[in-house]
Amino acid sequence: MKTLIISDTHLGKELNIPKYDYLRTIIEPADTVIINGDFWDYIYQSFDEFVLSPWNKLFDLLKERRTVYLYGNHDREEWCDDRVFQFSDSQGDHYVLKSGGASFYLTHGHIYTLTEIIHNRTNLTLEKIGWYCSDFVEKMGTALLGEDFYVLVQEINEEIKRKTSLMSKNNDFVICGHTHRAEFDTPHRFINSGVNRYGIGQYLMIEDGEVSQYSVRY
Ligand SMILES: [Mn+2]
Repeated sequence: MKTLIISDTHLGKELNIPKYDYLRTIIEPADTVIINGDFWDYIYQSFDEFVLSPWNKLFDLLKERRTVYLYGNHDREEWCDDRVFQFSDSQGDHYVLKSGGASFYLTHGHIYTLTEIIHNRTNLTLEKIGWYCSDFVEKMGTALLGEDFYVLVQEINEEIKRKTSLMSKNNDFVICGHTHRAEFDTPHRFINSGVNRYGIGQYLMIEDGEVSQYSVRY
């Protein structure tokens, strides 16, 4: 039983063919898929537009597997509707995966960061302006430095690690996304699955409790 864990695809309005082909390639060998947040991106399209977009060509592939959809901060539950069942069998804000006797606590991770405070204390227009700015910086930064750009947000991984320490005590690993900074921290039992945008493809494959972390270019 192979479980694919992927987060932060931030799918926008337009179909990016290399990204679409890459996603098909990594979904195909999996029996179970866990989408760990920020699957589509509210900054670029509504949920209605997303389910009608060419990205829906991925939905059948996901439904042929067992797919768990965990909401992130760019694809919040309140922005979705029942059509989440077009690509997933179950949804939530966290999920505990059992594999080969090991247990993994999965959650997008944003609720443990400043992002959630900003969301609750400002309005959506201001938040969206912030998103546009950070997307621009990320696009430029990754064009210049590739995935090394994300070293800059390592401290946010540390913050999530501290705030999820109870879950990492009770499970073998906590697996988050959100920061786009891929990490495998065995001593702290913390994994960040990374990002899937700007040509950087990062994901985890779990089989019999063993985690493999991948970082490719698409
Ligand atoms: Mn996020």
